[in-house]
Amino acid sequence: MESLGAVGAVLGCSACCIPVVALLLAAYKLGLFYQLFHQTETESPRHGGESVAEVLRAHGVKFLFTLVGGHISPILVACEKVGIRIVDTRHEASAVFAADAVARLSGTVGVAAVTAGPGLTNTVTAVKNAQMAESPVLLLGGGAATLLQGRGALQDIDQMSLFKPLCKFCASIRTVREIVPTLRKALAIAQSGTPGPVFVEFPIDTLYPYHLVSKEFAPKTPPKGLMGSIISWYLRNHLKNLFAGAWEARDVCPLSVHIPQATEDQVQKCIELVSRAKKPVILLGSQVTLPPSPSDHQFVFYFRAKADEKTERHLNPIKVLHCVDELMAEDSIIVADGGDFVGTAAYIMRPRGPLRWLDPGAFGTLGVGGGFALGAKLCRPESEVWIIYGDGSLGYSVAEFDTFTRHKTPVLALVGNDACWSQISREQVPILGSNVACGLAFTGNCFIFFAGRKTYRLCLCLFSIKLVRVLLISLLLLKIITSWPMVTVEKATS
Ligand SMILES: Cc1ncc(C[n+]2csc(CCOP(=O)(O)OP(=O)(O)O)c2C)c(N)n1
Ligand SMILES: [Mg+2]
Repeated sequence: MESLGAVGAVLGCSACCIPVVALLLAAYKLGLFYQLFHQTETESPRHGGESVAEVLRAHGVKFLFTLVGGHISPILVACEKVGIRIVDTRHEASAVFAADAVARLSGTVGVAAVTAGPGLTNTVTAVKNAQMAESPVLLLGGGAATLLQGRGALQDIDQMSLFKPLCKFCASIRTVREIVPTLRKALAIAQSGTPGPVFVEFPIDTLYPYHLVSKEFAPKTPPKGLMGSIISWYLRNHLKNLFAGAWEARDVCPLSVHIPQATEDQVQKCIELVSRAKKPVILLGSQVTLPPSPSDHQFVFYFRAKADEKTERHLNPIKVLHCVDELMAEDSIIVADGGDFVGTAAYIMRPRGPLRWLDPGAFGTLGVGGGFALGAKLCRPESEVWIIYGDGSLGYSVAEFDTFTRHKTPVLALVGNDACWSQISREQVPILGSNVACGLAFTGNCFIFFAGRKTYRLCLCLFSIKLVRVLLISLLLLKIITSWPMVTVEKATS
């Protein structure tokens, strides 16, 4: 009986404990404890975009790629103010591809910021590409206001579910004070272990100043009655908590990054394995070796012979690639975006050194050209940056030629115009007997975009194989030329 009494006492005690614990938890969730010790500065004109800018600057971020949207404007304006160069592209995928190229070439994190909803969904291919290429990219995304998420606001979708499978770390900012620690963590995780993309979502009310956000929280007709009072208190508290402690001084410096190193034991084990092997294979990291010299290359003679073959109507692509390879400066970076023409270029064109050949990597997506070239030219302004395109793949990022012009990042692009998605057609036709959806059109054009003397030299080179007539092109293109004198555009027809 006594023990039953003890059990009853314990149950009775836990029965009254449960509501107390629940209340404490609710108070914690509502930020009531935090607000006891931290002020909400309702008069401050500051906004969350400034916190983002401070962290990025402290991490040495030089470029932020974007396609603008009202959700993210405070980030862009604040970053520009602290000296980070804002580079606006014509498609969000290009912004992330550019950030990926910066990450690869600079050895730090590449950063892109895009607006909520469609801005973010447009980046999915590029983020997946960065994940598979193990490239540390920080994606900053806008979001619907904290209280409106999941309630049908404009551009509101479940963004976290979208990016969780693609990123090493995903976080949604819930209060302004979380911005600095969350971004520091995201930047460290992107670079630690196996590098990769990370995503931070910024609901719009975490980025704009208090005086603007508070207006959105004030209902036009205040709710009445007891329920009305509870709702009004909840809204007031949510707003206060959103900005509580927002502008307290915080450490913005980089957190330490964990880069795995082989232990001496592991190296020793490796030496033993290699020395015992009958046919040793050494697998080194990406781009750590120089390309083989031309004389070593088994395909060199084959391609030389092919280059001399006469073609009936159009240019011999192998000859063109040889010509361009000869013209290309020793510091060039080659961006590969296409199918067969680019595959052929991979045999013929000599990468000028480590990190001077950029292709999508294991994901094999078309469309990296414009973004990769933009990032590469910004990181290495002194280098020639060449995009080798297929005519199909060109279409994905041709709009970025506007970006190159506006941002004064001259790149050179060579398009293998075979009026076809050839890499697919080549197998579809013999296997399935149809060329459906594989055909493109010559449209009379093979555009070659060049900067400076190279145009003239390439034209001479192409004239010398007597397959090209260079024509002056339309007024529209002349307008591009006159708006930026560095660029000349030639039209080569067969
Ligand atoms: C985003 C994307 N869509 C489709 C493909 C499939 N694909 C691979 S190669 C290729 C053809 C590329 O055509 P083009 O750029 O004209 O190069 P070509 O093979 O004609 O030289 C296609 C459609 C892909 N890899 N990525
Ligand atoms: Mg093609």
